[in-house]
Amino acid sequence: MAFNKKFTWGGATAANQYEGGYDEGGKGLNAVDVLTNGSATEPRKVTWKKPNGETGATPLVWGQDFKLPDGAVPTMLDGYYYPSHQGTDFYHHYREDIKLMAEMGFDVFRLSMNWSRILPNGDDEKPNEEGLAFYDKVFDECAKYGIEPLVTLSHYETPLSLITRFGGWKDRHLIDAFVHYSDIVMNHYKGKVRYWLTFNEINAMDMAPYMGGGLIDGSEQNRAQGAHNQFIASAKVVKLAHEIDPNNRVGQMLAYSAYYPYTCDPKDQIKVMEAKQEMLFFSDVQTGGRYPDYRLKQYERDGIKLDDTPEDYELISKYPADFLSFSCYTSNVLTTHEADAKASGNVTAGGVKNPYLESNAWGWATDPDVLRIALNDLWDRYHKPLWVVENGLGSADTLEKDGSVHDDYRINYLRDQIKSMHDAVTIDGVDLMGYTTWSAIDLVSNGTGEMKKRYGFVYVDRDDRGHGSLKRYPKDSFYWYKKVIASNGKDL
Ligand code: BGP
Repeated sequence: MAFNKKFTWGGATAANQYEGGYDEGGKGLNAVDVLTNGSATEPRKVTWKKPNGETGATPLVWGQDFKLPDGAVPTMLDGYYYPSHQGTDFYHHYREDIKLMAEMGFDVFRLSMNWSRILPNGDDEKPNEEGLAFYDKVFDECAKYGIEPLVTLSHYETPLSLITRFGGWKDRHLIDAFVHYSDIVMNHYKGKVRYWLTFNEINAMDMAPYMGGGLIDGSEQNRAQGAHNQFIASAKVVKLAHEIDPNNRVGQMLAYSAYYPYTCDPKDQIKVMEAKQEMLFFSDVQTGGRYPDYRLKQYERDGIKLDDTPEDYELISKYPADFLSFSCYTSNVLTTHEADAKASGNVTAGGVKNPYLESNAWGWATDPDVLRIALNDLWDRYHKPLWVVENGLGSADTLEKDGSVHDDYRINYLRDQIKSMHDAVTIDGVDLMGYTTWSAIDLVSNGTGEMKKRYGFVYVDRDDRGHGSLKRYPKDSFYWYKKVIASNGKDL
């Protein structure tokens, strides 16, 4: 078994979890810079201040409602720890890290650009030259090793100033700001970058509206408007990218989870269907080019009114994403028979457990077939090239005294995932551009803000409170992935 010659291998990261240097080089604050650390049991919190001086911190839990108190704006406060400020310090380690990626044989390095490093307030007229210079150095370093950057324009990094002044993506002003920012970077990095993703996991707008859209009031109305505004921004950026350089390709980025019914009761299948509609609404619009009827009906029922224009829908249909990329880590089980599932011991705090699969310490099922299922689902629906840009195993790795890390569990997980992708390509004929695992190097967990939930091929010496030398240690999976890439997926 091996992939075709055009298939690309690599790893992924995000500025808010990896870059650090949060107040260096003229960078402004972003949404995650005011998000505290959490843990498996304690949620991360957005810290805020009201005009009357009152302060507080509101928990942010994926899949739950989110709203700051009236009048509160997100602010950094003393006495809290903010893990994004340091990340794992790519800002000062980029040379060393890119060299390590080159040693593994990466074709592609997925990273995000910190919007507020380029435009500190998100919509400044002129860019911050020091910010532009930083990514120039990064891309030049990549070019040295023949590594192609895949750049996410916004990976939850909405500039804080756009949140405090406009309430985040619910305001159409953010469309213009994002297009202006994209225009600057696409012109500046012309010839250095040709693969772009607009919004990381655009469906985060529904699951975690503060992350996805910088929404401080995540009401259904605001989420609907926020998603609409990001669709318009995305279409405008696709148009712009093609005008700036015909070699540019702009992808959508979707958080994908497979859903399985717990029983063969059709009611369970309906639950699965509805969960998929919620997720695929975002790709139906951004990649498929039209609003699906099930969503329009939902808006009608719920009294949601979009601030839109006829031109919006023209843009959506004329400039869909060039390809569809997605994250996929796990599958979920849904049922209307919770009592039965509970009686069989298949219900945990995280929901219904799949009795056929093992889970990691954070309750995420490790599913060896999930990528074949995801790839077929998306290929059949859109017939657009696909790219798996996030997939990996979070684990509390142990650094041995001799500097080694024995992460055979990660190797086993990734081996199954690669086989699953290979099946989708060779058995089912899916058009798959490549694979960037999460993550290239250890970084801060998005969901918990912890450091101990590690995903990388390279261990970084840093703990949950930012203590540690930041020294890099290749794990066993580093040497394994190097072999996989060298054999184009044959030697697993
Ligand atoms: C995705 C995000 C990433 C990443 C990953 C793993 O949702 O795009 O930023 O962090 O999930 O999640 P976590 O870090 O919570 O384990």
